[in-house]
Amino acid sequence: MNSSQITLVGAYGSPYSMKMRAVLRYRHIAHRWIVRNSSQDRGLPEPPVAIIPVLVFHGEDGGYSDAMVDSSPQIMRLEGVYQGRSLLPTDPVVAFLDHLIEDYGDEWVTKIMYHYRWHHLYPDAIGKAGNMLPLMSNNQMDPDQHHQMKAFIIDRQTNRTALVGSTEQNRPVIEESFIRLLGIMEKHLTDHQFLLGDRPGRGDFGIFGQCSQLFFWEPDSALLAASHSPRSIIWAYQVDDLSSHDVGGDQGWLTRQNLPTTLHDLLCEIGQTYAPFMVANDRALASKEEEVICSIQGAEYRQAPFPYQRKCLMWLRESFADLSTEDQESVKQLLDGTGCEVLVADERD
Ligand SMILES: N[C@@H](CCC(=O)N[C@@H](CS)C(=O)NCC(=O)O)C(=O)O
Repeated sequence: MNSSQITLVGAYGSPYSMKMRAVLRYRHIAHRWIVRNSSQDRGLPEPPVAIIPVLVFHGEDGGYSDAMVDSSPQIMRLEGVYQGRSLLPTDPVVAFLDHLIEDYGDEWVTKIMYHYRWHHLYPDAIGKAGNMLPLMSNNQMDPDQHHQMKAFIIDRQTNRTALVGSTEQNRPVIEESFIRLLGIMEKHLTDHQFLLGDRPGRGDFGIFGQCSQLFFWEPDSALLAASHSPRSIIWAYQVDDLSSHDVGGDQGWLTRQNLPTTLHDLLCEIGQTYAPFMVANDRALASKEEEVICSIQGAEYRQAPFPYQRKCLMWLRESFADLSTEDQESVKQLLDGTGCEVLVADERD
């Protein structure tokens, strides 16, 4: 495929859009970046669901061919089409862990992001997001319209906090998990530029997407990040545009033999938050319950079930099933004692 056949439609305030833009920049995939609903957003094919980011492929004739949503499948589709600067670690065991870390970023850290933007305890964040989000698609918006859109967005988004779990009851769970993540990242980044070696993987981009908001948009979380993990902030600046980062072929990845203890710490964190939530969500949907209830770090966490996250768990389990028996054993050993075992456990175990 020639290299100018991609359009990414997104928004500056959308974590997954920032994730995908960073992926395209790092991978040297020539692309056009279009802000949704801006004057440039014209004539593009409709995605299957009205969410962003949308990745649009161009056909042979220069017209648009198809449009897809969901950042993880987008990353994997690009891997199939473009060679070089791959996000996939060469050791399949490490590649599985990378998939897991990406999904933790996308599906758990996103709760932290939404919380620090829209929870009622953070009025400065609500005011800031309300002011800025409408202008992203039109910075010359009429002041009256700006005022109305601000009120509309704030009303809609603050009424959705419970959907992602940002409630009074869950607040300590979400906030404490952010502080722990920052502590782990700070230690890890003291010795490593990226999560899995000298080059970024899917996990870096997944966590980065959410942090692009938590660190650079939301005032309360930005202050917490600056005091708990300044290195994470610099890492996020780096991941946002790695176009000049040199990689040698498929070199630079950690392997299953040399994973640092800080990566184990990250897996333990994932095993205390994302893992119990994803498994409980899956069970709640299977038994048609109205609420997901699980224990996270000894506290009871509750929210409504989320069908998309069930699909994510299924994809993760499929990746595990695709590994050789020997690689599956290695993954199990690495996850032993982290809390993540439940993600790959045979239902009969
Ligand atoms: N699973 C998707 C999530 C994309 C997503 O949820 N996008 C949000 C914005 S960050 C959205 O478009 N939401 C639609 C809405 O809130 O109406 C991905 O990985 O890209």
